[in-house]
Amino acid sequence: MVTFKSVATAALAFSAVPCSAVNLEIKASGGNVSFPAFYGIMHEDINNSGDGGIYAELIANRAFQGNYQYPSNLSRWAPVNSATLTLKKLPTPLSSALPTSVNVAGTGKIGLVNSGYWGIEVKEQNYTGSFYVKGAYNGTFTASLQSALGDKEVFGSVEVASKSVTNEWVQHKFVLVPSKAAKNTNNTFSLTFDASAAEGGALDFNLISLFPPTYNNRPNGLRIDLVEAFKALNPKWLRLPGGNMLMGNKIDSWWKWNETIGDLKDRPGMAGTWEYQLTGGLGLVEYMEWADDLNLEVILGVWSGLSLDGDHLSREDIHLAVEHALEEMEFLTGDAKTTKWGAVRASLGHPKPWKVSYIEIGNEDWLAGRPTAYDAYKEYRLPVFVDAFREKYPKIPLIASPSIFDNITLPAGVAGDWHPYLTPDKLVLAFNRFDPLSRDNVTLIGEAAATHPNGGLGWDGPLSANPWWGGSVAEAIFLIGAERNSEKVIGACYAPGLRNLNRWQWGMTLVQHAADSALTTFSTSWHVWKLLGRDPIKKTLPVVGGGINPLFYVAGEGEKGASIWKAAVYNSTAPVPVSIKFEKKHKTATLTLQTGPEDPYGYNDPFTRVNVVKETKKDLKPNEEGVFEFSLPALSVAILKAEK
Ligand SMILES: *[C@@H]1O[C@H](CO)[C@@H](O)[C@H](O)[C@H]1NC(C)=O
Ligand SMILES: *[C@@H]1O[C@H](CO)[C@@H](O)[C@H](O)[C@H]1NC(C)=O
Ligand SMILES: *[C@@H]1O[C@H](CO)[C@@H](O)[C@H](O)[C@H]1NC(C)=O
Ligand SMILES: *[C@@H]1O[C@H](CO)[C@@H](O)[C@H](O)[C@H]1NC(C)=O
Ligand SMILES: *[C@@H]1O[C@H](CO)[C@@H](O)[C@H](O)[C@H]1NC(C)=O
Ligand SMILES: *[C@@H]1O[C@H](CO)[C@@H](O)[C@H](O)[C@H]1NC(C)=O
Ligand SMILES: *[C@@H]1O[C@H](CO)[C@@H](O)[C@H](O)[C@H]1NC(C)=O
Ligand SMILES: *[C@@H]1O[C@H](CO)[C@@H](O)[C@H](O)[C@H]1NC(C)=O
Ligand SMILES: *[C@@H]1O[C@H](CO)[C@@H](O)[C@H](O)[C@H]1NC(C)=O
Ligand SMILES: CC(=O)N[C@H]1CO[C@H](CO)[C@@H](O)[C@@H]1O
Repeated sequence: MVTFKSVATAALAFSAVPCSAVNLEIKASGGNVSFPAFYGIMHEDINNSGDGGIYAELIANRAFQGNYQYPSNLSRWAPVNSATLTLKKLPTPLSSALPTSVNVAGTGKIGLVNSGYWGIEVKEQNYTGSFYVKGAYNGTFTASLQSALGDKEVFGSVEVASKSVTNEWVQHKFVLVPSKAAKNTNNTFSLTFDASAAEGGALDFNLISLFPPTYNNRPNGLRIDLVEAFKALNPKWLRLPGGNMLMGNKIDSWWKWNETIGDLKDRPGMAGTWEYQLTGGLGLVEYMEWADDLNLEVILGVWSGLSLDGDHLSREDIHLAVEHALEEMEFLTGDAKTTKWGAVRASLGHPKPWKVSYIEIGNEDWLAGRPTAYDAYKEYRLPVFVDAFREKYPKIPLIASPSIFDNITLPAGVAGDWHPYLTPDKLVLAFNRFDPLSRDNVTLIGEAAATHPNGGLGWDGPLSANPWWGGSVAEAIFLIGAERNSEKVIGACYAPGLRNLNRWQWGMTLVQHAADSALTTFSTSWHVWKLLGRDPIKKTLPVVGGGINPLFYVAGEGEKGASIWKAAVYNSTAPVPVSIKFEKKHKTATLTLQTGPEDPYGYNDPFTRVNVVKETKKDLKPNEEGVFEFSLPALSVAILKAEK
């Protein structure tokens, strides 16, 4: 079997390409107005990047949720002392959404302990907890955080007076403040009680939750370091709620937005599309609050009646999906007083309607169940949505989930979405992909990444285990090509964004994380996308002279009249000398340059924490002819910004 490394090294043994100087003149006007928000983010709960990822809940399997595919179980839970834990579907469940609870029975001090999402980070900070109990109990509960190792050192605990009674579920809340931080994340959370003071020596528990401080202090909120990892990219939009997760595995298990809102006890969760049960805790409102907190425009993906197994709604039934989506729009944007769903939103603490910038109809509808399901998309699934939204929300731009590169003629005025997951060479070859399109062919790059090595085995070959420097530079070139066409490319986004180091296979993610926030790692692609996203281009500018390849570039006007030139060098062994003259006579410019490791397959390893991306900044002065001169090394990414 060919290993990734051997394929990789062979393919990257570039022959030396001689480099002549590239002389460019950047015009002061004459370009095209760009879409206003180019770089964005998307998120879906892929292998614990939501639950166990950006969603800050620390208790795994907190409500024993399950479904046809993943039956409820006691995973992540263990008994304390003589306790016996039994899952039960009681005649009086906590709610119809959470029908399964755990019965804890025994003698003396007993309880249950949770191992979190592969551990729990314990710091000296407030942990906000809650749990539901059923059964009469005169006593106190003890909630604590302790080590799972050796002497089981307790870092903090709190006594919670019981309000528990027979035949009724009563919620208990607490704040747990550890007096000491733990050295590692091999910790557990436990909840114990005195069985001798409980009726029949047993109690029923459900929805046991514990949150560390969250971003913007939002209840049921997001993990601070991971939101900040996205914020640093200077994103302008959020595509939600993900891709495959929106579709679901089977025709009746899609991401029903209406089952992700309101009290956590009313959220059943769903069968995730990445092999585990989702809690529904990171729901529609949480996504919108995330967008609010980072000031992001929203690209709302609505379910288009297709599931990953290829099953899809018939012509007769497609209206059900359309109505679901229209109600979702009403929930997000409807008036709080005069619309049914707007009033529900207001009741959840958001009286002011949200803004939705785009509606995307489905996710990758060209893929699952093709050709039948795709034909159905072309014939009726897409048209019915387009008609319904045009009628009810005529001002909102629509995006179809396939792009014009996916063998479809899109209805006039409807944009497409292209998801290039390619080898570096193919990304570089796609530099010109948007050039021939007319302005009627508007496209979103809703997901993109260099995923496979050059010369590898194609899509079915090995994925790289991490974003690597050569792949990240190729992404930069592809993005520069897209930015040259930013009057017809809505924007671009890397996907997936997050990967939990304890549960993954798809290694190509911007940021890697674990319970231990010290393991949060920014990939080479994170650095490159951050650089490109730093200086948004409002308008492209014509560039005279100079060929493309091995130097690829785009010029544009940025904020406050700044001139911006973004560039990357790919297939070159020698540095490329560049001279740039601005028609708008700038007196000074700053060159920010990123270079990588000698081995183009170098990557940022979460376990060594070595960042292989080097970034330097230099102020340049023009020569007497007004020309800025510098050179860019092979496999580098750069931005030249001139403000004065
Ligand atoms: C932490 O919790 C205590 C109550 O236990 C509260 O007084 C304090 O304000 C909280 N601190 C923060 C930062 O929320
Ligand atoms: C602590 O947990 C990490 C993973 O979360 C694991 O790699 C490590 O071996 C654990 N340490 C001990 C001493 O068990
Ligand atoms: C709790 O205390 C009340 C009042 O003292 C008593 O009636 C009840 O039997 C006690 N219940 C249990 C489970 O001990
Ligand atoms: C419990 O269910 C999850 C799916 O949500 C599954 O991944 C896990 O293996 C199950 N654990 C046990 C112990 O059966
Ligand atoms: C959510 O919406 C779907 C489809 O519109 C519907 O089938 C389902 O019953 C709703 N869920 C709840 C809890 O109302
Ligand atoms: C393109 O789509 C049409 C139907 O819209 C289909 O007949 C044709 O086979 C497709 N071509 C390819 C290459 O998939
Ligand atoms: C880069 O150079 C290699 C080796 O000469 C060549 O095979 C490959 O096609 C080039 N890639 C691009 C995108 O030009
Ligand atoms: C998710 O994790 C499971 C278990 O580690 C693995 O089998 C699966 O392939 C992963 N999927 C992705 C998309 O990473
Ligand atoms: C602006 O758009 C026109 C027409 O699509 C194109 O010919 C021209 O090259 C574009 N200008 C720039 C600076 O990209
Ligand atoms: C490549 C491509 O699909 N181009 C299309 C752009 O949009 C016009 C209609 O406005 C189509 O005619 C083209 O085929």
